[in-house]
Amino acid sequence: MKFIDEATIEVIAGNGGKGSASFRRERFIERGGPDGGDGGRGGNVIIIADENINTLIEYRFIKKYVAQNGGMGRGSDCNGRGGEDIFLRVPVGTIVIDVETNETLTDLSYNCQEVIIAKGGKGGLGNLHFKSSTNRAPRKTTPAGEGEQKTLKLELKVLADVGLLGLPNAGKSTFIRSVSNATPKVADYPFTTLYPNLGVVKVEQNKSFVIADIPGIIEGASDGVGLGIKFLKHLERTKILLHLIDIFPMNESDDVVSKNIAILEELKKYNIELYNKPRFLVLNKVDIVNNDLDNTKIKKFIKDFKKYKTNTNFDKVFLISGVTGFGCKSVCFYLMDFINKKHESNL
Ligand SMILES: Nc1nc2c(ncn2[C@@H]2O[C@H](COP(=O)(O)OP(=O)(O)OP(=O)(O)O)[C@@H](O)[C@H]2O)c(=O)[nH]1
Ligand SMILES: [Mg+2]
Repeated sequence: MKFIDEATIEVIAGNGGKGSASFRRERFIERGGPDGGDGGRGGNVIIIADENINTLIEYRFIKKYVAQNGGMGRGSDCNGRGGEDIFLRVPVGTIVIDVETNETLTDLSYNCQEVIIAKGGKGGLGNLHFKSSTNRAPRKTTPAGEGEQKTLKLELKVLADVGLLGLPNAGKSTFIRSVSNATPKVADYPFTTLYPNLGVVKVEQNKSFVIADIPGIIEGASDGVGLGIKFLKHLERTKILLHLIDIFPMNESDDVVSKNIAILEELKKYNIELYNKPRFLVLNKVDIVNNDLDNTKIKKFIKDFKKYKTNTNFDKVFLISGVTGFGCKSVCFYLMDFINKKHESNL
């Protein structure tokens, strides 16, 4: 599933500095002549593609980017300093659209690609430039140029990095609501989610990933039971799967282990590559735990689950509550780390 991540920002390049209209004034030198330097150029706003950035989420927080103005020219033939450029780092694949004209300004397709997106104004010329045989004392300077100002829409087609797999009511939508900007419907009946939802998870500055919530899968899904398995295709391009499990189902007689083993069988039937992706267990609803018996239940669940060959990665089994947020952050940190490591090992 493609999902458009987007942000609208304002960029303002620096104005050029004014040129100076100055005359040399020194003792013993009469009519010293013009010596006004040029103004410096204004700073540019430059956009640069960075393969370490996954989403545009930073640009939803800070919306205005202003480059420095150029310095003014001064006497004694001193030119003003140039304004500093600013660099906006965006993911590879970002498209930049000028909101006013609806024109696509650039499409950043490779790492480190740089484009000046708003040009700084030229510095004005100082009067030194206008000295001639007929005018030895020009007061003329040229005006400084203004920096360009634009409202830009940044757009990125993203694929989910992490996919959520689970039975109906496991709490997938609750989890994605708790950790990302997505707001899928949550309810206490099965098959609440009818379409996939994607959300951006911001872990820290410049570290974010995309997570996909899909409808619940049940035994027989490959034969069309429930909503079927067609939604599994949305997980095909992900790097990791989280298998979310309601560890304390409302119906206590539910056999949580075998129901969840069954959906892994469905996954395997659907696509062996998807089944072979790194997959972790996330045991949800631990806020319900209120005695040692419950804790023993969790341990027993893990022990029983491990008896089956399911290709689950047991390096880490997460205990969370999507409702209270307990444990959710550490899942996200772990996922971010995992995605980055995977990215490095692919380089
Ligand atoms: N106590 C408790 N209840 C939870 C937790 N997470 C989800 N629930 C409840 O479980 C029910 C199902 O949650 P959803 O997030 O809709 O589950 P889902 O996996 O998206 O379900 P489908 O979309 O139907 O597949 C809701 O009533 C939630 O309030 C949790 O951490 N603790
Ligand atoms: Mg749901």
